[in-house]
Amino acid sequence: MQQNRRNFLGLGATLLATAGMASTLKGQDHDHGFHSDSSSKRQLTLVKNPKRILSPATIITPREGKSYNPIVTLNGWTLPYEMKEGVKEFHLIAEPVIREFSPGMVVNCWGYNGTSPGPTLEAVEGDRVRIYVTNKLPEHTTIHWHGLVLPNGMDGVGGLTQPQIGVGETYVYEFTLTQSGTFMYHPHADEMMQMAMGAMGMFIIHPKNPKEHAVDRDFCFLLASYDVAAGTYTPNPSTMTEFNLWTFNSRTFPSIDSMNVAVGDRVRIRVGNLTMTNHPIHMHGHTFEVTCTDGGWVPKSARWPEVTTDVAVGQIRAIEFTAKHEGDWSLHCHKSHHTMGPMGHNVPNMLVVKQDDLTEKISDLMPDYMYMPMGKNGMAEMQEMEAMGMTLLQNTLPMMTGTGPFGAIETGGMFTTVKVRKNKARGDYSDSGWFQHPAGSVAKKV
Ligand SMILES: [Cu+2]
Repeated sequence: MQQNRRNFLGLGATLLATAGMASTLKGQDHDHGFHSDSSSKRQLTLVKNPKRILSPATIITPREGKSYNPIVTLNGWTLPYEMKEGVKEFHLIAEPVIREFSPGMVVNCWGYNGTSPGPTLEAVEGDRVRIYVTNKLPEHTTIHWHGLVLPNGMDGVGGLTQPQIGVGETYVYEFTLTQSGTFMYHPHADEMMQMAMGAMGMFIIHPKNPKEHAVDRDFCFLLASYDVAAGTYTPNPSTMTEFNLWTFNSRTFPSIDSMNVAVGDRVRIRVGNLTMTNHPIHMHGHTFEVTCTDGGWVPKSARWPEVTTDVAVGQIRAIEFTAKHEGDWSLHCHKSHHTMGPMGHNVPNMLVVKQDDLTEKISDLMPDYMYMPMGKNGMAEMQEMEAMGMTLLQNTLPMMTGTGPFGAIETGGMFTTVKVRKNKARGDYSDSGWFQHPAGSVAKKV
C-alpha cells in the first residue's frame, strides 16, 4: 500500500483511501520542518559549517558597482568569490542539503554550499578562475563545466579527464574564461544518481564589454525534476520517465519567484534543462527571441520571434524581449502535466462516471471512511477540495494550487509569472503584487 500512496489522490473512490490514510497519519509526528525532520537526519548530514553558507536572501538582490548587471537566480543566489592575485577564487562544497520545494514539502537533495541547485557562479569573459571543489557527499564526485571551452584536464569527467574526487577530498580547477554566455555545472560521476538528487548549478559569464548583449533585467533558473513518493523525503534516482515533481530551481508554483520588471526593460531569462525530458517554455503577452544557448550568442540575423521555445535535455535557451505590456504574464512549461503538483498524476479517470449512489454504498460498507464523489465533470474542483484539507498525506503537494486576485489558479510545478509594471526603479526586483487592471480591461460575464 505504501508504495502507491501518491496514487491515493481523492478522485472518486480513491478519496476513500486518502481519507482513511489521513486518519492513520494523524497520530504521527507532523513536524517535518526544515530543522526537525528526524527521518531525514538518518539519511543525510545537515550542513555542518553554516559559516560558509550565506543567506540567499542577502544575495539574490543584484549588487551595484560591478562591471556587469548581475544575474538574478530565481529562489537562488550567486556564490561570492575572492580575488587572489588576479584570479577569481570560488569554493564549491558538494553536500547533502534539504530543499523546501514549497511550504508543506521538503526534499533530501544533493547540492552545493547548502542549496540545491547550488549557487550561481558569475564571472566575466577573460577572467582567470580557480574553483575549489570539496566533496562532502557520501560518494565520490566531480564537476563538469557544461559548455565551457577549457583545457581537457579541467573538463571534470571522472575517470576520463581526472580521478574522482573522493569523499572528503578537495580538488581545484583553474582555467581562463574564453567565452561569454550561459553555462551550467554538474557532476560527471554517478550522474544518474547525483543529478536526480539535484546536484547542479548555473555558470553565467558576462561579456568583457558590458555594452555587448546588455539587458536591464537578467534572470536564470534550471529545470529539474524529481520523483518523491508522497510520505517520503528522498528522490528515487532510478526513475527514468515517471517523475512527479517538475521544478524551476527545485521550487514549485506558487513558491517560485516572480520576475518583476518595468515597462520598457529589456529582459533576458536563461533556462537550463537538466531533467530527463524536454520542456517547451512558453510566455504570455510578449514575443521573444532566443538570443543565447549553451553554445554562445545567436547572431541577430538568425533569431526569429517565438512565444514558446523548447529546451531539450542538456540544453540552455536564453530568451529576450522588451517588456512592453503591463500585467501579470504567465511563464510556464507547456507540457500540462509539468504544471501540476505531484498529486495530479496517475489518478483514476472518473470523467462522466456516475457516482451519485456511491457515497451511500461505501458509507454502508465502511462507515469510518469519508467518501466524496469527484472528477465526474473535470478536475478543477480539486483545488477547492485540497484547500479544504483533503490532501492530507505527509510531505507532498497538491495537484493544483495557487490563488490569484480572481481565485484559484489551478496549477503547480513549472509555472511562474513575469510581472510588468510602469515606473519600477532599476534594481528594484521586489514583488509588485497583483496587477491592478485598468477599468473595463478584464474579461467579464455577460
Ligand atoms: Cu516541462
